Amino acid sequence: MTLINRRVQTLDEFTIQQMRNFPNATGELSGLLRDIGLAAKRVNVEVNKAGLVDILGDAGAVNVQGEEVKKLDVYANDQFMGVLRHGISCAGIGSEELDDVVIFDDEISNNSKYVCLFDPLDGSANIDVNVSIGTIFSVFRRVSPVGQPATKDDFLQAGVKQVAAGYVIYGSSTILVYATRRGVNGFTLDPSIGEFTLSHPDIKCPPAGKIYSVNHGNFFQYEEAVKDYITVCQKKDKTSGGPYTQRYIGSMVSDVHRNLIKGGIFMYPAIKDRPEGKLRLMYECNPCAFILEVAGGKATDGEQRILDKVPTHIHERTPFFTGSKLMMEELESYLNK
Ligand code: P6P
Repeated sequence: MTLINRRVQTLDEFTIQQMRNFPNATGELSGLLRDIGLAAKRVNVEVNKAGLVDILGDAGAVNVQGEEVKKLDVYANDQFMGVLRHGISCAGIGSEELDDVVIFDDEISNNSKYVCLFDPLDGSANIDVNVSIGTIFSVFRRVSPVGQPATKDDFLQAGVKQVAAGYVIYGSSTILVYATRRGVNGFTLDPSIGEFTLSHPDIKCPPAGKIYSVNHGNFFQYEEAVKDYITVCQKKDKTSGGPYTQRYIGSMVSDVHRNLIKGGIFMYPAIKDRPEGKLRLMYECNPCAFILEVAGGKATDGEQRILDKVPTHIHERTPFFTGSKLMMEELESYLNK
């Protein structure tokens, strides 16, 4: 008799089980996360063969960020927008690849409780050189009346209002990590069954670590306090909780994920050419900040908690520091001097 391995829990089974903990849950959030998992599987197929087909290279278009859009960015954006538009759980989306939010405005979507923001393929400059890339997503409950089309205000909420957030990393394996207020869980794609399966239950960020992630090429453009902290990281030894190692992939999801699991700190500070920073608040920093805080870490813009920032437009940038609680507190002791 074949024993069914019930230890392996798929993303779908997990989200349904989570629903059981909320008797009055409608299942919409579970449905939304399943839709995101489906789109991620489709993107994963294309990312995995990107080197083989003419899906590499620039699509010729330039996105709202002024960056050349690679075909895989466009494909990923279309996949996530497509599953959510045709699902029953999302009233509209914002995306790094779209100039403005897209309100789905059909009867079913207008009756959905949530809106989503995406970076469909973060780190896309790494596509052509086989470095891991990822999708980042953020989920808000609408503030506009359900039954009517979503509005811009549904998207421009402080990160503390997120009901869920997560990322997918298309790397040595494909992992989907998402957080709700109840915890952070990671699901690794099992190609043999084509399902995301629970591989990292209840992720907690170690309170301290020995990894610092920053682009040293910008060192002399950072403010003095940041330079002082980086220098302290370089001088750590066994007597001061080190030695530290510097790890920087240039794909935020991968750097943040490694530091979430192993402990560490990721920094993308403001620089003279970019006083507002490079990373996007709504669909890069807010989701990662939500995940890190639920897992016991911290995330700031150098002055305030990321999740407290009230956005003014969906593509706004912010300086970003996130990671292990004790490392963040040491950084803040320099920033607050
Ligand atoms: P830099 C990728 O383009 C990205 O948006 C993040 O994923 C990454 O952390 C950052 O930019 C890298 O930027 O300026 O260090 O190359």
